[in-house]
Formats: sequence, C-alpha cells, structure tokens
Amino acid sequence: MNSPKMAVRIFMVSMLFAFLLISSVEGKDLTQSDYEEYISNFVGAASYQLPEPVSTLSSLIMSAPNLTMGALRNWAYNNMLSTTRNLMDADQSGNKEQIDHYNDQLDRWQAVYSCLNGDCGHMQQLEGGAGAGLASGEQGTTAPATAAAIGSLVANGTSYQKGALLIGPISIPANWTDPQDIIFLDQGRPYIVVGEGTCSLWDSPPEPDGVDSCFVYAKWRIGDVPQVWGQLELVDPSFHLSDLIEKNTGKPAEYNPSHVYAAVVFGEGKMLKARVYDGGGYSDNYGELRISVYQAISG
Ligand SMILES: [Ca+2]
Repeated sequence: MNSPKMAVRIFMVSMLFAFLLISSVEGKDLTQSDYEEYISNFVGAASYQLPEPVSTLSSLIMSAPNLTMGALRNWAYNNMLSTTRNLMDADQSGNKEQIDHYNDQLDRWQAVYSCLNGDCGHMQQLEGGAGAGLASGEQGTTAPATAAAIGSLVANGTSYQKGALLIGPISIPANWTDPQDIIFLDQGRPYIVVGEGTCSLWDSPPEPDGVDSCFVYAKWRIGDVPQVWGQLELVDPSFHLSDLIEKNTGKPAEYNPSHVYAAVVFGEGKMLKARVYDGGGYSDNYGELRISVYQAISG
C-alpha cells in the first residue's frame, strides 16, 4: 500500500540527497561507478529496490526532475545491457535456472526503463504484485511515445498494437560506423521498432538534413520525389527498417513527412543493434536518427 504522504516524504528526502549529490558531481566526467553511487544514494532514501511488492520507486521516478531522470535512464540502460549479457551467457551454457533469473531481472530493468520514459504501467504492475496481468502479456497503458501515434501494424497476416515501451528513443548518431547495442530480443517474440528523426549524409549540403530512417528527401540530391534509401539499419535481425516495412505489408514503405516509421520485428534471441547506413562514408555525416522498441501485442 503506497501512501501518498509517504511518497511525498520519500520524494522530499530524495530531492535533498539529489541536490547534495548533484552539487558534488557537477562538472565531473561521470564514470559508471559515479552514476551507481549517485543513484544508489539517491534511491537509498526511498529504501531502494527493483520493483517488488511493495515499493514507491515508481512514484519517485514519476516525480523526479530531468537531471535525475537522465542519470536514472543511464543507470537503468547500463543495467539492462549487463543483464542482457548475463542472459546471453546463461543461454550459451543452457543453465535454465540462470536463464529464468536473468529473464526476470531483464523484465524488471525494462520496467524501470519504460517508467523512466513515461510509461510506468508495467512497473506498477510489478510493484503491485499483479502477477496474473503480467502472465497474459497484456498492458493496460500505452507509452506516450515521442513518435507520432502508430496505428496497428500487420506482419505475417497478424495485426499488432504497440504495448509498453521497452527502450528508447535511443540516439543513433549518423557518423557512427558501428552498429550500437539497443536491446535483447527474445527468440521468435514480436516487437515494434520505431525509427524517427532526420540526419544528413553529406558535408554542407544546400539544404539541412535530407534523409530519415527510410527515405532520402533532399531535393538537391533526388528531385521532388523522396526515394527509399533505408538509412536505419538493424542488425540481429538484420534488415533495413524500410525493407522490414515492405516485408510486413507486402508493399514498399510510404514516405512520411513527419519522418516516423514503424515495423514489426521478430526477435532472434540476440542483442538488436542499429546504425545509420551510409554507403558513401561516415566522416561527413551529422545529426542522428532515433530508435525505440515496444512490445507488440497481437489482436
Ligand atoms: Ca556520408
């Protein structure tokens, strides 16, 4: 039972801790252990625990200021990555107990990360111990995506709706050549991947940006009609987002002037990675695309 008074008291104490800690870390190039210390002190005031019945971490996160949210996101993201690595090791060794343990941990970290991105539904379910609701895979809430509202998507003849935000939006700088780790995708499970934003593949083009996750629309380069170039490239499963859209729907991706695209992807039991694809060299690129991954709920 979370009493609002208790949550407020914890929040106030946490803000004091946060203020002291921010004063002590400002101006430093933070290392992972700085973040961990910062966060553990911060949430220590709230008797920190991963969402287990019963805690008030979700109320704390929902009330926290941007600086703290940024630090918390970094912390949760790094823990998701390390848990994913542990899960992959456990998968390799075939130790079922460890696989279950790390799957459970990953689910909890993803709940924390989703909550930090504005969707605390899953975390509140965990904190409330609503096990039955979780088992069905149903989500009562849909994340307030930075991406525009995406209607239902069809893949393999099945219709999918966006469920909880699992991760994102993650920045994919256009001048990074190597695919960046995004999130571990369970084998055979459907997810919705959203690509958004615009970037440039050229040094000093006559117009800003010019490409998005799927299309080139730079008039100086291709004229008035945008063309599919497939800049957002996924690895494991390995598709350009534009190809995935075509595979889902059986027809080419359609240009979206707001530069938001979504597709259903099926996990391969591997870490999904992504980069901006540029066949012409990365050193002159600027800007970034952004990627988010949601649960995909069929029906
Ligand atoms: Ca380039």
